[in-house]
Amino acid sequence: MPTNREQPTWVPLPPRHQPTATPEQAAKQFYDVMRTRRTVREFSKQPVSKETIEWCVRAATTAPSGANKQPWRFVCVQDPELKKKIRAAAEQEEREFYERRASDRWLDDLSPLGTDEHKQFLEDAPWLIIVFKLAQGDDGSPVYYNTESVGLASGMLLAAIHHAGLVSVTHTPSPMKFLCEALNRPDNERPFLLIPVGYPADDCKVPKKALDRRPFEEVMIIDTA
Ligand code: IYR
Repeated sequence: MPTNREQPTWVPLPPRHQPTATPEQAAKQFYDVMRTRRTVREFSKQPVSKETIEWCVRAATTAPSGANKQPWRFVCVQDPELKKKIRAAAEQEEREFYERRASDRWLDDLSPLGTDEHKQFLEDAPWLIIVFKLAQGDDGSPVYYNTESVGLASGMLLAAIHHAGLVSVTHTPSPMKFLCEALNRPDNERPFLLIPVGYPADDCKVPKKALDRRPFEEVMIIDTA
């Protein structure tokens, strides 16, 4: 039995957000904010400050993670040259996906969303946030539940972007390995999501299909003994 394990230091629960409304009202108000979030694929070139992106990423970094290892990195790209390079590489993979790799069933499922191999948004959006998942620590140390952890942080990032009045798309060019080279990431990092962030184009449209929600009774189950 090792004797050198770090023991916890206990501190009182720090002050936390206290809604002035009742829990019911506060929960409903948050729902009313979140229900207007939409995935957007047509971006305006209107700039977004670095400070805005920083606060959004800070919000993401408050997520819980396995053994608090925080197995994530958020690479933020504003440089037009680098965005152009990422777009070219992503579109090459996407062409392969739409022309060969995707099954007929998959293309059927994507059809009402109107996606294709053209990824103009990778150049139009003022920022690209590329979320990387650590497969191990920088020193080779283990991480735990890294996929769940980075998924949680990414969800919080999307909520923060929406809360700031901005829009995003969770883009997943597959395979995403080109992002490791393009962004010079170390061997222990795996690309997880590519998230363009900005304002919607003036004439922005979204696919009607994406507004569908399953009946709530189907997804929330109150179980009893
Ligand atoms: N990665 C492709 C295809 C795609 C796949 C799924 I699953 C989507 O929900 C949307 C698109 C693309 O980005 O076009």
